[in-house]
Amino acid sequence: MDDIVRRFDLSRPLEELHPNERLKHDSRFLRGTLKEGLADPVTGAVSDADTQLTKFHGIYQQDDRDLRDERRRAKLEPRYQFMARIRLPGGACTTEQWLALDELARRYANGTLRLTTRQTFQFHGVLKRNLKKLIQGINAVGLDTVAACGDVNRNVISTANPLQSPAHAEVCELARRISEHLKPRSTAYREIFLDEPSPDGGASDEEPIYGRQYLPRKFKIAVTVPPQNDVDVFAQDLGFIAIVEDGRIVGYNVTVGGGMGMTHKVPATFPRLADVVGFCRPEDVLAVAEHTVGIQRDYGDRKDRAHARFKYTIEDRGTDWFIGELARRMGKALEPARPFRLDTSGDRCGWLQGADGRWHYTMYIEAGRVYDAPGRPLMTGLRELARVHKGLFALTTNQNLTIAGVEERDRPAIEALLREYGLENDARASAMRQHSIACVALPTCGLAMAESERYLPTLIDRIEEILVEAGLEREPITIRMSGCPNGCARPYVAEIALVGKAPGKYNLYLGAAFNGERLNALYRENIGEQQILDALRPVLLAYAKERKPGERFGDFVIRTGVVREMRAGRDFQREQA
Ligand code: SRM
Ligand code: SF4
Repeated sequence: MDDIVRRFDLSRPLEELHPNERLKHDSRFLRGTLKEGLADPVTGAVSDADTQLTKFHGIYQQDDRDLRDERRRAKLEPRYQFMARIRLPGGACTTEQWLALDELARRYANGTLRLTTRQTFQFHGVLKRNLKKLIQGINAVGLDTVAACGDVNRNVISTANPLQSPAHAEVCELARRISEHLKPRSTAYREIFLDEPSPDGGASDEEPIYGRQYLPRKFKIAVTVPPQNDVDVFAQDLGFIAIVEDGRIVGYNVTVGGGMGMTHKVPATFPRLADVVGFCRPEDVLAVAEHTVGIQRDYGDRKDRAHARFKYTIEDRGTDWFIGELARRMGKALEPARPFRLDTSGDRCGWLQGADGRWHYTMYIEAGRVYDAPGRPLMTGLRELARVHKGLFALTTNQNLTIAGVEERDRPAIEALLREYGLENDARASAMRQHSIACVALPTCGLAMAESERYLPTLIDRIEEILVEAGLEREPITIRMSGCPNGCARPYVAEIALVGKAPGKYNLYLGAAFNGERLNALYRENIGEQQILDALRPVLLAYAKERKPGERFGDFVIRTGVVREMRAGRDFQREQA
């Protein structure tokens, strides 16, 4: 622990804080009664308190919502199951790791792999009796699930594909270093899931960065290499934008206070874009990350979890306060931010040649789900590819996958497999589809108000009819769907966004910037499929006809007054209050 006097929530009696604060404090560094709960064969669940602690170990207790009513009628407990999320900073794995995860998914989970918007894997449908075996299998290939969820620093994301250029390799390695540096030190994970003995039950554990109560809320970090903004750096609590000069990263612009989550009709909650607060040298990145986390640990709201994200600390206290506080803790100030330019928050699908001549194939993965569909055995095909590919599998923050580092001579074999399993990007798919993201939502997400992953692809089928009519099939337009306002698909930085309100009903937002530098604005509220199509059709047709050369859809709807430009998160919420 540092010597900073805690004048804020951390110094208050636990009774005055959110109940989760006591829970964390008393958990013996994230142990709770998890060991006993996992061994209890009577129920498929763990205790309520332990469901909070599993998150810090990368695990969520869920139930299959499709089966809720049926099981309630049959007087059975919900179909409890677990979701496990891997910590994979920078998003790349080896083909051996891919093969192992593929097998674990088929053996212990629901036979699918989920690629997430934070560049990692989730397993769904894991029964309690299989959970430890799954976690042990993940650890056996050098991966883990530590801190993938919970009130800690989450998976650190970076511009995808470390094999694309030396700068990409450097940011991927930096993501790994930040993740290691901020990883909880508690030995509970190894004791509970890997059966490693702990001599004193955690009594000698320490959390030098977090302390006993960890953070007030989750914390997210991204590193990006301009002109790519695939990581949506402005949606992150803390971001690093690489400044590349003569092919070398000379340092990073630092961004703070971004975040997406909000609650419908609660104006005190809002998405917020991060502010650029300065520039730091590569050797200072870890200190900036550690002290920023420390500032949030000490000043974040520990009473109201809806106001506990770092974005509210920044919004309430201002960036000047943050810059001063960071300088005080670091013993030096950030330098002035350097110029940078971001082009896109999407992925470029298809083949791309890297700086060293090797090839990379980015596959659009529909809604991020890897599974065998009739006529498109994606999971089997990727398994076969992993058996022959000599490079890496790189996950993107747009839920896509890059077969990274293919030598010129190996390309025909990879192409043959892509063809054999029907995995080539569908040439008939619109550019909009390739720029789409859908969060998981139903049936596993306990917070979903509407469908997302299972619905967006078919909605896009219908939107594509309009795109064809307008001649916009090849126009990249970002579209994202979230099953609730928490915003796991980062919808508020998409040119078109649909955010779930109720089954079959969505709020429609328009007008974010294609490169993620502007929020969108509410356009229509609580509408179903036909109304969504009716609302989008005239705007897309007008865009096709009246846009200026090179003008993006999001910029067009702002210029022509379809929606008002949102300058700050608070405007955004006021608009819908
Ligand atoms: Fe998320 C909660 C899925 C990225 C904001 N998110 C959840 C939970 C765990 C639901 C829950 O709390 O019970 C979802 C699990 C669903 C399931 O069945 O798998 C869930 N979030 C996801 C994933 C899997 C969406 C996806 O389809 O890819 C993403 C996993 C990321 C990862 O690998 O770590 C995911 N979530 C995000 C992002 C995007 C990002 O991080 O860049 C956001 C918006 C950015 C942000 O944090 O502000 C996001 N998730 C939330 C929130 C709202 C937080 C807030 O500040 O209000 C919640 C709810 C909460 O924390 O209370 C949430
Ligand atoms: Fe669940 Fe909402 Fe996140 Fe979608 S946005 S995964 S519905 S919490």
